[in-house]
Amino acid sequence: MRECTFGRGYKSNLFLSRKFQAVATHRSLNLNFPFKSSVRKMHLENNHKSDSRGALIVLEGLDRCGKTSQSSRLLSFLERLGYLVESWRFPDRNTGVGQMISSYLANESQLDDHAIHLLFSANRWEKRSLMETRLRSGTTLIVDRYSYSGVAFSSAKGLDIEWCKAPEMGLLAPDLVLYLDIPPEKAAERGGYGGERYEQLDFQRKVDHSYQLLHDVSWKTVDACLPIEDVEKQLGEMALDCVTTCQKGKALSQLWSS
Ligand code: NYM
Ligand code: MG
Repeated sequence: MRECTFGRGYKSNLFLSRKFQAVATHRSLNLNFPFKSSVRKMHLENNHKSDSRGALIVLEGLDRCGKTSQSSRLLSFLERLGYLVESWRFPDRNTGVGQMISSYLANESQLDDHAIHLLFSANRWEKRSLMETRLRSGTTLIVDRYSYSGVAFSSAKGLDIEWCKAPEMGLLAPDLVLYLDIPPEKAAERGGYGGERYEQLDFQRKVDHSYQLLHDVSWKTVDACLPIEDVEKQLGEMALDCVTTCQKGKALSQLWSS
């Protein structure tokens, strides 16, 4: 079902993904864009409607599924259309909490499984209000990993899934989760894993299983084994649909709060 036929484009995008570290990169509108001022005006006018806002779009998947390079392609696509877009990622390794996480992932420190889970969650909480401000100001956020990674990776270690979800409750719910689906074996073939914790086939199989338990209505699954341009096109269409819906007006909601 999930046969893989990815090609030569992947290696160069791996390079991109390494450069794309732990930052909320703000990329302003392209100055050469011919309709810049009219598009800007359109966004401002739309913002007068109370619920008009940017979209919260999350990319999820196993390590090496291509999320990071697809995030950057999606950013460029939406920017070319004149939308205000920012690229975010979790963990955000720039904060104090993020540095603790980074050293844990690099196997430079040891932490109890529960403790690291809570640090990943805290790393999202420390960005929550900024995230809301950006969305309300009309900026779409493309987020490389979010709470689903938190729950999938920690519950793959054997932690109770409901316990894992609890600290995520009340964070902003994504408008769209783009799940890049790849069999763990195929992901492992993609240039091999780096030295980070979790980058092992056996463990990724467990993460794959945990992710399957997390699908909800906001999820759209894309076959990450398709050629990179095909994945890009599918993600672009889905994201654009979501961005226009949020622009027309959609209330923000909270994650896993019943
Ligand atoms: N990870 C990421 C978690 O275990 N919990 C989380 O909440 C998040 C956001 O960190 N293997 C794991 C998944 C990855 C690792 O992320 C680093 P990346 O996107 O590979 O840099
Ligand atoms: Mg990784």
